[in-house]
Amino acid sequence: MTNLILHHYDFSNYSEKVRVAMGFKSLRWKSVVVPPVAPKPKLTPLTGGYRRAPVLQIGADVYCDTRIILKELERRHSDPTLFPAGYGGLSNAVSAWAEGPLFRAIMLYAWGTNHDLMPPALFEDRARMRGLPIPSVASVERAAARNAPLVRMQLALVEDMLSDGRKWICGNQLTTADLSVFHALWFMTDRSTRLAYEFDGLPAVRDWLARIRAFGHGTCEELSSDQALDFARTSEPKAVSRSGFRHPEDPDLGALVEVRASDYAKDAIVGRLEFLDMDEIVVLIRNDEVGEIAVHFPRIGFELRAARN
Ligand SMILES: N[C@@H](CCC(=O)N[C@@H](CS)C(=O)NCC(=O)O)C(=O)O
Repeated sequence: MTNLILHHYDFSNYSEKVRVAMGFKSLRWKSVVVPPVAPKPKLTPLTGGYRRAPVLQIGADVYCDTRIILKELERRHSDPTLFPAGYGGLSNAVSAWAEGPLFRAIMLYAWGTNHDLMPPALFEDRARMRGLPIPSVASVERAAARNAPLVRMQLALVEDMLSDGRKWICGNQLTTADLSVFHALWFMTDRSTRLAYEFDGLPAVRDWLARIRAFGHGTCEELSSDQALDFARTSEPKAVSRSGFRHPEDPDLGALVEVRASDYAKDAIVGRLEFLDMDEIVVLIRNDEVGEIAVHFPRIGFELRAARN
């Protein structure tokens, strides 16, 4: 029986990144569908308030953000690898571009093109999340028009990366960069085929997309959010068995800390600092719904500080 529980929803592109990783590694997993907008009362007790998708749960250990989710999947199921030796620097740099300027342009273009197909509460929810006014339909459409050229010139860069006949973005081996570029491009046509024509004239990109789609999503079975909470309640967090690493500037282990995403989602997760190394932050949280949970975050993309009194 699998102990991997993925909290996700269908049109979440970051969830798609992990679903494809499950397919690449031929994994079995349990699927808990979470709402695409806040509140998420069956998710946030597990995360200490982190509301984004996806989240990976393994008993009373909860992994927030795809960067740490992929690392944990790799630790448990290393073959085939998502992290081939010698590709770390390049794949991280490509992922930062793909999940930054590339995805931002695609998101604004695809949402503006498909706004009539999105859940009505979505635009209001995301504006509230960013502390911005709710956009009008006209402004969403204007953002799409402004971003169309940015999408086209960046899709041409992906075609260029693959134009020497290589199979994968960084060379002969698949890396997390392939998944990062893939989920951004997947968002273009996930809701509708209205933007499919943007891939005309990009034969290397189309072949590469087909290679990644062929991985599938692994084998998944449905689980209710209440069952997932039960798993957490009846499990204990596992002690991290690797040796830790603390920078001199980091808070002490055991201290009450705040962890927050370094981008626009600023809600802090507050807990006791349990473990740190070069890549990972683990905080312990506790509440009546699930007892004690170890919440894992990647270092990259999150800020860690002693909690303010
Ligand atoms: N850096 C995060 C980004 C996750 C993210 O932004 N997910 C989107 C959905 S694709 C989200 O959670 N949006 C707000 C929400 O669903 O509540 C990761 O890699 O997991």
